[in-house]
Amino acid sequence: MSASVLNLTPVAPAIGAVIHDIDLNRIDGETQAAIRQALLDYQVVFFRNQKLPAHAQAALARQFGSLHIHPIFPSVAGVPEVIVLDSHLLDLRDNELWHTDVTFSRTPPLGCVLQAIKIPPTGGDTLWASGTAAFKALDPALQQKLKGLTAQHDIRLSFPQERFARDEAEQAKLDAIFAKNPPVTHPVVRTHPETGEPVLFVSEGFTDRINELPEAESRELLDFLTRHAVKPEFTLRWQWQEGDVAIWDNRCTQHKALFDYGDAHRIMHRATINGDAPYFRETGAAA
Ligand SMILES: O=C(O)CCC(=O)C(=O)O
Ligand SMILES: [Fe+2]
Repeated sequence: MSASVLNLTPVAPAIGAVIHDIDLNRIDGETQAAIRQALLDYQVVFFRNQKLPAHAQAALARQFGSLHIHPIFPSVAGVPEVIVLDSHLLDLRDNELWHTDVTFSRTPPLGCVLQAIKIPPTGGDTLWASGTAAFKALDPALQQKLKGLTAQHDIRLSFPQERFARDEAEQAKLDAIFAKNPPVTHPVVRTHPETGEPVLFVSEGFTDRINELPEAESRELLDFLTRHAVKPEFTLRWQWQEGDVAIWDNRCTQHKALFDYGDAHRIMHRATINGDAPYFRETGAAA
């Protein structure tokens, strides 16, 4: 089913659409297929006025694949697949780094379903950037060079011990998590497994170094690429209302949650859909 049957409004030229007139508590197979197509077309889709109980949010996410349990973030009681990002309970500053979720894993998530539970009176917007738009805009010679490169992604970059280990017990827990999640290698350009499109797949949040280059050159290229990837023309900025749900394709996007609301209270619930190991294939043919 094509996404055109949905009542949908694009958010920004490169990325994002709002899908209207849908109650995510009850969607049939046809609507689900249309949402899936919209996700491929727009990379992030938004739904207003939802208010999904945690088990319903998990059930919705499960329609896209099996669900991921996060090694660090806490979850809703009885629903381990739905993590709780509560500004009064967690130090959320690191979500301000532009990142693609969980790329410290060999098989980073396919996507996520994020719901706004409590939103500050002002601030707390989230930005998304399109990795396909960013790749397309690069100089062809650089595109070619990047296709041969791989990069290391490291959990430590976004979960620094000064914020996630405040005492010895937390430190021991964090050390065990780090030991279980050593740095992994991903292609710098990945082929989207469904669209076949090349995606720039590095982010400030988790990408540590480019394996094939000397340290200084790696740093310079990564700094350039992570800045390029989030130029305003590849991004959108979403101003949340409580009950909003966002679903994003985590294979071709990165995002950043602004932490500009001081002590105000902001709570988000996220269900994370398991994905596959990224790869690059020159033909761009879907797997
Ligand atoms: O709080 C947000 O808006 C997004 C946080 C984040 O990075 C995520 O849920 O993956
Ligand atoms: Fe995230």
